[in-house]
Amino acid sequence: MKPNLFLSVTILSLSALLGSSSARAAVIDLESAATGGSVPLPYTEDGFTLSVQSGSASDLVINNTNPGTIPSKLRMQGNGTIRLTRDGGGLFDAASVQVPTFGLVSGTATITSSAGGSRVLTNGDNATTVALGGATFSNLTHLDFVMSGFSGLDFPLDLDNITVTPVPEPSVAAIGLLAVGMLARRRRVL
Ligand SMILES: [Ca+2]
Ligand SMILES: [Ca+2]
Repeated sequence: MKPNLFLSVTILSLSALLGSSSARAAVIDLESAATGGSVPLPYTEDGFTLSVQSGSASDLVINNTNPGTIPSKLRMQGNGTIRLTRDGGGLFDAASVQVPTFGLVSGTATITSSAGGSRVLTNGDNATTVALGGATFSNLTHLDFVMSGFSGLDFPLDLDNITVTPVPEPSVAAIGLLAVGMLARRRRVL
């Protein structure tokens, strides 16, 4: 009975630890942006902030011409970089980004990450959700949306529903491990 009890305590502790590690995914849908056509960045939602890293602030905006009718989205209509970071500086994993409209002719749009990830968007991504994920889109300090070569030939690029998951702080995992260790020790003493 005793070994079984020890086993169940350990399993319970481990599940608690795993539960705390698997943080909830956040979907940045931009729907809480102020209304009014082209809304300038920065924009904060779910503990993440989008800001203009380089380029013209009037070209890299949130577009919500018809709030409540047409979804709000991130609009790139000029060269530059929009950067996503986690508030407070924590790490995060990037799972996917929706591309409601892709109308680039001469421009190149690339999603890059602080972990060396790079995903060039193409016509085939139009009206789809682009999967990111993998090692190069995990444990990020930032995720960038980079536009280059944009010209009068190009229609704006729209992005929406950026899906990211905060990576738990090492201290949270450490506390969980400590709890497991203490419970195991207590079991041995008893
Ligand atoms: Ca959200
Ligand atoms: Ca939206």
